[in-house]
Amino acid sequence: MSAIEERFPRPSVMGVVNVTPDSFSDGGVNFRAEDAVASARRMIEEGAAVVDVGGESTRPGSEGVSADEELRRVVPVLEQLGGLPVSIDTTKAEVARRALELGAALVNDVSALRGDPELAGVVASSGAYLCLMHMQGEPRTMQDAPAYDDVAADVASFLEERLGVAVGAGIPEERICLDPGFGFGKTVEQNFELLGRLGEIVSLGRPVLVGLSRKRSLGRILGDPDATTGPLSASLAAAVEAYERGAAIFRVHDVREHVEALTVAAALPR
Ligand code: HH2
Repeated sequence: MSAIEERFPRPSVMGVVNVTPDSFSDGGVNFRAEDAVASARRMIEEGAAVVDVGGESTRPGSEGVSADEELRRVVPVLEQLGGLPVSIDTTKAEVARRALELGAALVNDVSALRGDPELAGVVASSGAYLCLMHMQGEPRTMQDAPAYDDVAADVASFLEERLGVAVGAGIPEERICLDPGFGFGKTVEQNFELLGRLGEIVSLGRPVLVGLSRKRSLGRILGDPDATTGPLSASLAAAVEAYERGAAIFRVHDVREHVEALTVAAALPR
């Protein structure tokens, strides 16, 4: 298996396929397997390098679902996506194991191997790629009072530590990417500070994945203090700013528009 930066060269777009009734921006849209499969196929046609299939919402305030429920949601979708590049958005070893058997290439773990002690072994023995994401707290309470000494430095040192844990568990470093976890236990100000200082995460030496698409901070910076999502226009601006600071993989809901924006950003001479 090649290094993650060869398999997903910068910029690569990851399309979001939430097989959930309650995701923050597209809950219910792809809850039926047929709809999720159609969305995933369309995203690949529109230029996504991979589609990220998830059966559990991690939006602020969410409670989580059982492994059985997650499997009921994602397995029928993965079965029909055989042959297409798929990532599984899960913190659970059992779900990851089944997804990898069904051909998933990447495990996107928002808990950075803190959720399930068996997940590292599943990833190590499969040869899959892995995304380690920063989150302060847990989805149910993470937006209550997020606090950092220095958000960019704290997130960088967390990701460095989790990278060490993953490598120590036998997952080769060249298969791992890192994600600062926009919106996961961060205020609007903290999210923007982190985006501005993304270079500090990039300097850890691993490809950086960003999930800024439709995040509520983008709606709030536009003036709505109660926004729970952000618009496409703001998502594109944030993605291009992240690209400028070295981000490699972009987890997005609107694939075509992000592919176009990032193609333009990447066409500039360096
Ligand atoms: N954001 C969400 C879910 N998974 N994974 C990574 N690596 N990075 C992210 O920023 C990220 C993620 C939340 O977005 P979404 O999947 O649209 O919503 P929900 O968690 O409500 O299903």
